[in-house]
Amino acid sequence: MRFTEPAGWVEVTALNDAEALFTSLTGRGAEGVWSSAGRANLIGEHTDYNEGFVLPFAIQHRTYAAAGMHADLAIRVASTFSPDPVEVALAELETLFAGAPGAAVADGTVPEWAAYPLGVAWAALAASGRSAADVPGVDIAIASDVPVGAGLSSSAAIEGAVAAALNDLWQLGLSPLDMAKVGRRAENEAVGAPTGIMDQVSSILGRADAATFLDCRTLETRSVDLGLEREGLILLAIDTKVEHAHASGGYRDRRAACERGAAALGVPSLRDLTEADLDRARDILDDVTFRRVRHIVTENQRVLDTVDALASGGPRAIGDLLVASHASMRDDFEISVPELDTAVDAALAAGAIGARMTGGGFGGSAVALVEADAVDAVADAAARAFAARGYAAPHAFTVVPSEGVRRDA
Ligand code: GAF
Repeated sequence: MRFTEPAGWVEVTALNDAEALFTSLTGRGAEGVWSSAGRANLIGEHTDYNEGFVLPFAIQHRTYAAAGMHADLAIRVASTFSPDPVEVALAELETLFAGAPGAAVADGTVPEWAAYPLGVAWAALAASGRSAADVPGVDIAIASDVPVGAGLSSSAAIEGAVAAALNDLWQLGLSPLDMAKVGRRAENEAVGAPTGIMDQVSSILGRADAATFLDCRTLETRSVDLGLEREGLILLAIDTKVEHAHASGGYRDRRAACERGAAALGVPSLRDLTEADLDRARDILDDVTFRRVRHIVTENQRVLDTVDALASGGPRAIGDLLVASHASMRDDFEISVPELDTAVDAALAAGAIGARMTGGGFGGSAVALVEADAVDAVADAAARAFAARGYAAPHAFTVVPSEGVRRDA
């Protein structure tokens, strides 16, 4: 099948790249290499910061952190896409990130990419109750094969890999869920992107051939068997090549609309509403806020229905839920773009069981659930539909539900 990479090929390359970068920067070998996964979301979009339900899965594309300790009281981070190291004294981390969210990035003190690993170091120390004076300096070299800007959470993969490296090297004693919280805090406060916790949980806690059901209020998780291999099905990502960002713009607006809706309806969060509340919501809210609320309320129900359908009918039973989720994001939450709609429509017309955009929206990727022998037809249909509309060619590739964080070397 031409869209499946040879097993292990991609990840070994990025792992080696991280080790080689570490050695070229420090002149010594890394003490270890840790990695965490990118993610795609099967269903449950923008529900995480509304304390609702999500069902994402870790993918085979990973980010690697090669790391080692040293005697200087500083943290140095470098990555293959920005090889000049960024160095910060450990004692400075608190001053750097304890101010307004994203301030150190906004004023140019820290390059945006470096705020992810440095923010993780800051948040990990805080979560473990350790101070900068308690830990040795550390060098971290990062390499990744998670496509950047494709909506597959390259950022959570960096956070997970760096959190795991520091957790071991600094002996912080953080649990996987603690590390996910550390990643979210780095993203919210150091980077300044007002995201929820779905991506970090998925990146870190993922399991092979399973999705991670997460209740974003209680933070309880459960692995949900997808049975794709058994059923001869493939999840195909179609990267539209329209780049998205979550620190500003539409993502922030949608979050604000949800908070406005919850306040007007007198509930702590939209999680507290069901479809029975929607008539009242329509009476009280303006049309736009009502549609934002309706997306969250119906999407939460679709996540629960998807979990039930997987258990009772297997993966072929979830197609309609994926399609309804996309329609809700397109029409009510208004986070799709024409390229994502084109990818979804083309995939369905070519026989996909279900398809929807995945992630925060405004670009990035769609995912399609397809019979293994229809993968080429679906990918070709998307390519033809893009060409017919004059869009840049999309990139279609299989995404394999995979394990989350691990130590590789
Ligand atoms: C982005 C965010 F990072 C997640 O927290 C989540 O809100 C998602 O968009 C939308 O479901 O990936």
